[in-house]
Amino acid sequence: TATTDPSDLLDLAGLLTDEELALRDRVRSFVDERIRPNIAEWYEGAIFPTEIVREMGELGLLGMHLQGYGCPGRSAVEYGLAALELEAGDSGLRTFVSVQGSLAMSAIHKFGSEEQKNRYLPGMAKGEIIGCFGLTEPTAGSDPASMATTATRNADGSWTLNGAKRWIGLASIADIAVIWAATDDGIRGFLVPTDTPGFTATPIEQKLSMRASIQCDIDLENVELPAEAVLPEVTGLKGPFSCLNEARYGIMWGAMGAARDSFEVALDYAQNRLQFDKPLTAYQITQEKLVNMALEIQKGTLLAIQTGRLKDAGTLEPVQISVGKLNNCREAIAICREARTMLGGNGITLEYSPLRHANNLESVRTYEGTDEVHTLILGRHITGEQAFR
Ligand code: TGC
Repeated sequence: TATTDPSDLLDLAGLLTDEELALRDRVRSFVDERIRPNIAEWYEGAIFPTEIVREMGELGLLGMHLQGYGCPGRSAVEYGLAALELEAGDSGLRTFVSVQGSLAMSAIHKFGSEEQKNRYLPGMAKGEIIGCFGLTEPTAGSDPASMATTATRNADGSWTLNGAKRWIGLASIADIAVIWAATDDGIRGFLVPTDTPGFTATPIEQKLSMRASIQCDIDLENVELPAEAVLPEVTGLKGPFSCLNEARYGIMWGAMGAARDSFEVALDYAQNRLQFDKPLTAYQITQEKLVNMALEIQKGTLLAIQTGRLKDAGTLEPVQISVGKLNNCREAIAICREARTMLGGNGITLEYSPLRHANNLESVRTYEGTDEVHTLILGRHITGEQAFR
């Protein structure tokens, strides 16, 4: 029963519908079968398993909360539950789903023409077309308004893009890139087939985090695009920021998955590890660690469910997403690190997940708005004072 589940002390599962629970269980089984047995090898070898992309499409995980155009059309809560279960496997695999669905597909879904939506979204939902989302630049991370990439409109209506992007998930395996660039009218989004001359994506190597995932540098050198490559329905930073809202929302759920997995691994280990003739769980310090973890997992999951209900009701404000993104990343990384302490020296190997999760969460707390950016977004909301500029 729920009261005997240490990962769900308050029976938060009782807040979910049967349909939501069924979806959660399907994704959990997929993670158990396809991710858990392989993740240590993928992580150590810095391998993103491309064969899993179509499997995720078949499971309805790509663009899963988007309606129409061959997308699964699931609720925000279901999308969140899927993110949580995937990230219990590995943040890198959840990131793939976020980049494909929340960023690339959602940019096309929100701001594309009918022709663009029909051309790309059905194939992206199936995992036949991979997308990426280029906003961040080598010198523009937290402050995308300062981007240096430009799109110049030519006399015949075509566009020429020049510039560079950095930390772009999946770019080297993507078929289509959503590139945000400064134009004379403001920031616009462009759909760039990655085989366009002048487009180069190079994976960033020697990462200590997100090793089962790909992040790239992109170079754009006189990339020529037809007039219809622009996303017609938005001008200005609210375009990419609206997509970031979707990804940040998924992250708040996902982070709790990494935390839950670390908690469960640490609990199991501590129950079975005898020192001084008794299990680690018989020590008060171990119990305090486990209790603190369990409380934060409960709070963070409750926060995610409430945020999801607001999103499904259509009333969610971006500032409310910052609450969950900031809190849940911050608490999750603390939980994973604490879990590692309970594993002793064994915790520094890939045999156990907590340090892998903690390393991944270094990226998760940094991308889609750092802890500092979300603190300042909330600080502005609470005080009315803008502290960015
Ligand atoms: P600000 O003046 O506040 O806003 C500019 C315009 O944007 C609108 N806006 C939003 N719209 C929708 N949702 C939001 N969350 C929005 N936030 C702002 C705003 O209303 C305004 O619209 P308009 O019509 O008046 O022009 O802009 P600012 O430059 O002062 O913003 C400050 C700040 C710090 C909040 C913002 O720059 C920010 O959020 N920075 C963090 C950037 C970030 O999260 N970057 C991550 C990029 S992710 C990526 O590139 C790929 S990572 C995944 C991967 O590929 O693996």
